[in-house]
Amino acid sequence: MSAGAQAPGSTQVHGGRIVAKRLAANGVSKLFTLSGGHLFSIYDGCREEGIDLVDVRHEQAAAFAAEGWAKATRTPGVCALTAGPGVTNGMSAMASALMNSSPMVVLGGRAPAMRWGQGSLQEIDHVPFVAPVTKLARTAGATADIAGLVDEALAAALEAPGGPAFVDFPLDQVFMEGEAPDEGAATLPDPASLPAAPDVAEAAEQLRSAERPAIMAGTGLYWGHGEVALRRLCEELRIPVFLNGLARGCVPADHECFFSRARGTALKGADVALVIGVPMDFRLGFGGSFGDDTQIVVIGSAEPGKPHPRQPAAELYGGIAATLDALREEAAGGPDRSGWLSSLREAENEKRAAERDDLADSRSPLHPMRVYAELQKVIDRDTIVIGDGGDFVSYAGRVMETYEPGCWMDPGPYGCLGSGPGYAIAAAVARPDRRTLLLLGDGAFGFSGLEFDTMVRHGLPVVAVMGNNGIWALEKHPMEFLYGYSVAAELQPELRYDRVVEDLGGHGELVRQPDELAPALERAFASGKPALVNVLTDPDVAYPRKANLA
Ligand SMILES: Cc1ncc(C[n+]2csc(CCOP(=O)(O)OP(=O)(O)O)c2C)c(N)n1
Ligand SMILES: [Mg+2]
Repeated sequence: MSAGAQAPGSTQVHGGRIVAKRLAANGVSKLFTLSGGHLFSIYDGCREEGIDLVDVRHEQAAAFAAEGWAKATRTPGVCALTAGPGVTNGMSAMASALMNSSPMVVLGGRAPAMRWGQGSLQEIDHVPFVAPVTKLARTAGATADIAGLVDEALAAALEAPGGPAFVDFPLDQVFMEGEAPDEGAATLPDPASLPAAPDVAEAAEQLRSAERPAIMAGTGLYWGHGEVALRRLCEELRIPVFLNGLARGCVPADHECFFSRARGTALKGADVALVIGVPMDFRLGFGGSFGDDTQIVVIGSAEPGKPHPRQPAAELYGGIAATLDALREEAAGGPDRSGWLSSLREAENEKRAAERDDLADSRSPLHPMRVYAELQKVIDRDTIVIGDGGDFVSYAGRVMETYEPGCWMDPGPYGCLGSGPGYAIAAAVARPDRRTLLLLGDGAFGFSGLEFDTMVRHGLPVVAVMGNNGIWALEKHPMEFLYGYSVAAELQPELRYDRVVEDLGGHGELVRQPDELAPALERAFASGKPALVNVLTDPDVAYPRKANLA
């Protein structure tokens, strides 16, 4: 459109600038990406609008960083992936974000509309294959549609339950000019202020009369900003709390109502269990983690799209914080539960005592539990701990303590190896005031290890601790158990991943003996650089795992 044809007062800007203007208007300050010509106008727009680009080495890391940003801040993370392979490389992170209800927006480049079907470079229709792993998947049909679509994608990402939203922009539409959009923020859903579920009375009555209640809360609690309400509920009604996923830290690990090792005893023995913001998936034995007679009260931000594997006694869908507040008020005045709490504390203490030998194990190469005993001594209460690996991370999940919301990130039920460095990049960008600690298996390193270069270029002092056992332990041990042998389970023993990180410009440490670990960790944190502490761990240690594939 020529300047003469403009309506009076209208300003023409290119489509990429429109994208950036709507992102900035809605509070987005970072864009995770890897370059591709289809994205240039978006980059130019971000530059003009003051949105920082964080450029990575593989699109999977950009997309996991967008999810990690959401996990660290509870605001949508945004990435831009180039047309075709850029988008396909981001698919695992989209699927992960869908399962974790992580609000994120994926902006895709796209071959030009005017040549569609003629075989432009990287031409493929993304929408049909991203649709099953996103909440919204759309193509901007014209430059004039761009602003509205960006707002819609942000809204879809935040609408409970949150998740990934995808919009792609044909090259011609996003490079052409259109009218500059409104400057104001869109009205976006706020999961923290959703009203309580209707009709809590019946569930509240069940909870009030419960003698042995228990709470199992997961990721949805965090997205619903339910930590304050949960703390008040458990304190006032005297209910033991168990946490997984992103709910970890929502009740601090040293809180009188927090338990972890006594989970089996508590969930099996509970007469009423509140299952908050977590599906009854494999992590809860598809409902079998609870006793046969346990009355289950499901609390979630929205009705799930599929049936529960076990019939709940009550289902409360609405704002999680408000629902917990309502339950607390209506369920007050129940029986004395101090006996129940103290019997669980006893079970908890007994199980913790049984771990002491492993935590103090002096072998070389190290027992993974010894690694965590040393780590727990040096980390702060608000260190953001990220796990990416097999058995090494299972041990961490068992023994690392979390004290604040947002300070534990694991891949969640999608279980994608390689998510850690992207999460860590985002956490370090989002929270420069905190330390970011990345726990890595040696196998996991291979997926996104080159992201240490990203951390170096962007000055992100992530400290990674590797449990280097030279194997894919979480696969090798189970395969040997089932078949008596294993294949495709070996990696190079004692590989110097620390040197790789050094050559990328970071700090590296090799640890063979337990007493070398604490000083190596101190040097790594003091280096102020991205660091890898490569700890040689014992490949013969197998995580005591119950089968969880099905
Ligand atoms: C992308 C992806 N590929 C494969 C797997 C299957 N898998 C789960 S854990 C694991 C082993 C991880 O090995 P490592 O990171 O060295 O940790 P370890 O179990 O040895 O402690 C594998 C291969 C997966 N979860 N995700
Ligand atoms: Mg390994």
